[in-house]
Amino acid sequence: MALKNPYLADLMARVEKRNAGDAQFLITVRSVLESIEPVVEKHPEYIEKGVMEMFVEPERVVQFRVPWVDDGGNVRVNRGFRVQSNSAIGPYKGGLRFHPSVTLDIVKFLAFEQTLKNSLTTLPIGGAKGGSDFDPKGKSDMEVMRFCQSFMTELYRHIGPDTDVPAGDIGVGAREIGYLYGQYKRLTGDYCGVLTGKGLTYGGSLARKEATGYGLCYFTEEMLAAAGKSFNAATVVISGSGNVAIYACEKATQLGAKVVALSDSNGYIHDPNGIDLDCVKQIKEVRRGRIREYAETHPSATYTEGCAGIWTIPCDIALPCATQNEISLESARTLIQNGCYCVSEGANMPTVMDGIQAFLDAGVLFGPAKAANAGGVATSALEMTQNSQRLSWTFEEVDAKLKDIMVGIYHNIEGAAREYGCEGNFEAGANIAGFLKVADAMLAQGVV
Ligand code: NDP
Ligand code: 2IT
Repeated sequence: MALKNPYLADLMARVEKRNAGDAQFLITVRSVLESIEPVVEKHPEYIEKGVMEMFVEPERVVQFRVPWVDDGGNVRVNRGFRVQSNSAIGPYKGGLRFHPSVTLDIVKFLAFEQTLKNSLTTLPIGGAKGGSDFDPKGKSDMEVMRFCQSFMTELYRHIGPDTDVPAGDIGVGAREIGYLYGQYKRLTGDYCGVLTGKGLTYGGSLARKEATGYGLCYFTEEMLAAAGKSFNAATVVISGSGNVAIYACEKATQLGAKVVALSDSNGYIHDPNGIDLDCVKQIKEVRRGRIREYAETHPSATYTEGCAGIWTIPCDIALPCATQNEISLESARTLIQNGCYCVSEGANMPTVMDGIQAFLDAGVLFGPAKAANAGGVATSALEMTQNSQRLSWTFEEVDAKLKDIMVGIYHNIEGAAREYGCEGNFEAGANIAGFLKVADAMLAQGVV
């Protein structure tokens, strides 16, 4: 789709020139600008006062060398990043990703998305993302620790409980957050809420581990209910088998669904009897193993090499919870042909743009990532609140707040889509609603 507004078309051309080669960032910016065209036409002040110019340029990009020593005594060097996209509505907030596919392009795209997502939570958090091309897979705990200490030895200069609060993402879970936190404390002497997703013994929040997956299901439940549907008795396919996938599986099952498939980057398991989640937790959370091991102890299940094939399994509801671009146009078409009526995104941007359009054209209920997976960062913000208060809430309190937030996000984006003439297009609704709050805060704060 081309941008019709001449100013936005020109802005996009300049963004393309300035970020040449950053394919994922450009796709994301274009898609957001397309969604917010009607907003900008209604609010010319966003153009006149320079809000749009500032919005598409990250406030700060930090790239650094991360040297560390492996168990064999060899020096290894990775690349670290922190992109602080926007601080109009609060301190920068967003996860750290450790995966070989991490580049500046990926971190910039995730930081840009995070700004809008964090706005949708209604909580006072700006947008950021960071990470490294380090691969924790196959590394010993001591290697992961040395890497995390080296990463934090640079990162600590750029973060703080009131400036920028990182958390986990792909490849960064409780173990990594612990090592990162320990090193921050050692370097600064401050015992503060500078990271979220912390362990429960040192300032973490109950329900943060579950929050993204649970939140995804709360959002999806509300979206389904408005269409007269529910998780009850639905067949669900979930990609990934990490933090988001596991707790999406747990909540969807609690809500009456039968989850029949999970995956990792090597392949997928299909268990028509319904996934035995205790076994998955043992494999993934305790042993750091591969999803194929599930089929070794479950005769009802089959394991297939290659992760994209998971979308050929017939289902009512698909919850992509692995990574970006994991649902191609072809996979989207297969899901539609097989009768899937709802796709809700636990991962960040798992569906390619053409795939999203195919879902919308086919009348599939589509929950976009920045709304559907906002429960993780929302609960991170609740962790920040608890840290500031120096107290901790019960699981039930946090879970109830999470559910309220996710239900609220659905109604906010549904209303925004309706108000701006794209009823039922929650992708556009999320971009519009997320943008409006950020743009108004930027307008109020001037050229900064
Ligand atoms: P984890 O590292 O816990 O799990 C990631 C899962 O996705 C693993 O099963 C992994 O398989 C799979 N995966 C990763 N990369 C690829 C790839 N290139 N192709 C196929 N599968 C892949 O991460 P999370 O569960 O935390 O994150 C999953 C998604 O959810 C990401 O998009 C993340 O940005 C998003 N997200 C996470 C939030 C959080 O709170 N953690 C909050 C909001 C969004 P393997 O083990 O083989 O690598
Ligand atoms: O993509 C995301 O929202 C996250 N990885 C969670 C970020 C956070 O700060 O909790």
